[in-house]
Amino acid sequence: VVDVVALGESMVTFLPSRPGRLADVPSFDRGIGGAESNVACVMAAAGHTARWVSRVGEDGFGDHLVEAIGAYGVDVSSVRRDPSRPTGVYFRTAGDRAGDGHEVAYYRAGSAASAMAVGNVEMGAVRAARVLHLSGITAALSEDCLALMRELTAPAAGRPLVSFDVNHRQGLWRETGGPRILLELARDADIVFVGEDEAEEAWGVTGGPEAIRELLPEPGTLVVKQGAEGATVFERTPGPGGRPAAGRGGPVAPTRRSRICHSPAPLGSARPGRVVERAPHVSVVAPVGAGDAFAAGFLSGTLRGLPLRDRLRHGHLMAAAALTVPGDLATPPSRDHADRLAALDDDAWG
Ligand code: KDG
Repeated sequence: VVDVVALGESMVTFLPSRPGRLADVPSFDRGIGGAESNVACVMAAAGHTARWVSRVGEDGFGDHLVEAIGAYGVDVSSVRRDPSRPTGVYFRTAGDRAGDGHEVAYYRAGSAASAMAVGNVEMGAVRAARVLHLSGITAALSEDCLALMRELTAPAAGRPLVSFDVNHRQGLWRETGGPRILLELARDADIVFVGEDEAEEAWGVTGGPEAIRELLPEPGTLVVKQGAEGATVFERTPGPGGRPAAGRGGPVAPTRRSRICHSPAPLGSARPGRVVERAPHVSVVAPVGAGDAFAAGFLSGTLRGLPLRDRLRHGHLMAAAALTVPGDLATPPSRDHADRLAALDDDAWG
């Protein structure tokens, strides 16, 4: 049993050598991307055992993904090669510092990963985890991928703790029902990550984290990311001192009943079951990958049984590293270093 299994499509990414419209960028630098494998890479760098499960083509880009993700210390032995389909790639421009105005061009329709299905993914390797990390991107790739997502999130005795990052990618959905499907999948997960703006875009929820929690009362843990502001986490039945009831070795038990606080609280405040924590200020180079890094830091803290506040701080620290590089993945602080930064007093965290 590994600490985390991340299942999803990864792509070779092409980052622009200079700013400008996609039509004008003369050359690109190669990187790797994929929301789920990003989480596995950051968690491996933070000292966890991590496995990435996917399908890639029998081509040079597939070789590169397997080698590059493996070089992070992620177990890639359950990645399958498909000789009849290509590895997905994508190009993007930088946009502004908030990432607004950037252009993304995916070349992934019919990719090897889009053919992932219950019958061609090693389910034993997927389930042999303390945490299984999934995202809404996979649900958008194909009907087979959606069926796989439904199978993996279906409530079942002994399943790993299911972590689900909503990752609403409007352009990927073949049908208009995407937001409804994302909501259904999120409701069956144990830990859900969603951006405040993303929830508004997908589900039309305004009214901040409390309104999102009202829409999504089922997950034991709901993390609402609020960009530069910070993040709010809601958790049912935290253990003594705001610690998760499990996570100190062995599988983390899913929780089911809801106990939610509704009245708004200022950033930096905490009360049972609800903690808000500011993010450190950083000079953003590119926001891509920051949400994945945040999820990795939070999940790492969850597996280590850290209190909610520290889980959020570890998320913020990993996100800060990703925000300050152009690609998806930065070298994150070591676990010791991150622990020292997370332990700085509240003034340092603003
Ligand atoms: O979170 C970063 C991802 O968006 C990026 O790596 C590409 O996985 C990707 C996607 O499908 O958008």
